[in-house]
Amino acid sequence: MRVLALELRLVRLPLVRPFRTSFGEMRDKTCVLVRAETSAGEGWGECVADAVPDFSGEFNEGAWLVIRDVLAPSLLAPSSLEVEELEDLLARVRGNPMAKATVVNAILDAELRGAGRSLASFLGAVRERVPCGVSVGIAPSEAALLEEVEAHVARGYRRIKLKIAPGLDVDRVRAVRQRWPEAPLSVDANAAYDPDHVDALRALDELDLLMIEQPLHHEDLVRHARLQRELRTPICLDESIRSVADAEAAIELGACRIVNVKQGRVGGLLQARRLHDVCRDAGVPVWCGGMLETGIGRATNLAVAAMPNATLPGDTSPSDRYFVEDVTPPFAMASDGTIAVPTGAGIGVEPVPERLEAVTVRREVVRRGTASGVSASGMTNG
Ligand code: OSB
Ligand code: MG
Repeated sequence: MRVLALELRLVRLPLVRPFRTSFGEMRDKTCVLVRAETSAGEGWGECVADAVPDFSGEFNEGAWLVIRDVLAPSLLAPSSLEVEELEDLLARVRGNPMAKATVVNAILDAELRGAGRSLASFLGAVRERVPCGVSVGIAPSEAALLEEVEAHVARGYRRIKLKIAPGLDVDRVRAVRQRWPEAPLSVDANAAYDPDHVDALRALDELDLLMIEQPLHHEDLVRHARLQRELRTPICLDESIRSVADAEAAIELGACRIVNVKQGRVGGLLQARRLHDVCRDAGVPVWCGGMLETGIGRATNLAVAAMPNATLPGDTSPSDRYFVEDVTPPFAMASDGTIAVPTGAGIGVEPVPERLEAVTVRREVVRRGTASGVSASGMTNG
């Protein structure tokens, strides 16, 4: 195929309720969407970066520049390009997996739509519906937390994940555990703990959790490995896994027993498929994480959640958990806590044009022949 143009949009959607993690509070979802115009048709990608570099080093304005000035020129230059060549082409750009994922996914979506093939089929999906978990932000009080969890349990979610931070952890998680002794429950620290907090982590270890997600600093695989040896609860790594190589290192060190696959965090769907396979071959189960995505990223994640080794419920909640109105038609969860995996070509959904316009903050198109910017070799072109 040939890439003809990449259209970038910065979109902003208010969240139905603020989402608080150990690193901050989000009141809206602001992200970059890319529409790839190719000789095979068009495709969509959503960048999972936040407004500020809190979850990872990437952030919206940086990702915008990397996509526009570095990735787009490399993708628009070749007279023909195969999806299989994308990883090699982009490997020359260091880091920036979230920016890369946006364009890789958009081009892959275009290719699959052109071929009439679903993303789920491309990824070797084995489920038509996927069980959904819910990620519960840090609540204003223990009472508010119990009330919120009650509503999620009633709704049928198949796993409840509680966000924790030092001091907002053991008592609250214990209260939830006591009220719902059998509930599949996990916690996510978003890297807020250090080895001094070992007492809290040991106390959490007694609460029959499915996993403790990303307790320590994202760059600290060695201390995660030490901690995992001390705990019977599996550690799941999220922020620490930015590439397939990170996962190989984490598994070899024993730094985790479960991996959160966020395709956008590891450079897109092609890398996510490799990550899935590496974990499968090592006997490490995975699940599909989420970043409060719009319907574009959500459709993408649902296909990932349907892969064979994604054996734990993912953070793939229905659209109304996040937005009053999404950019795509909404995804609904059935009372058994499952969502249907899209079956249409590519990711299977498209933005509703009026909705897309309504949430767009900024738009820019980079066209073949007019792309100027910094190529991967660092030389200015155009
Ligand atoms: O750590 O999994 C995380 C949201 C934003 C940033 C990081 C995380 C999350 C979530 C939300 O947990 C999961 C979802 O999309 O529902
Ligand atoms: Mg996480």
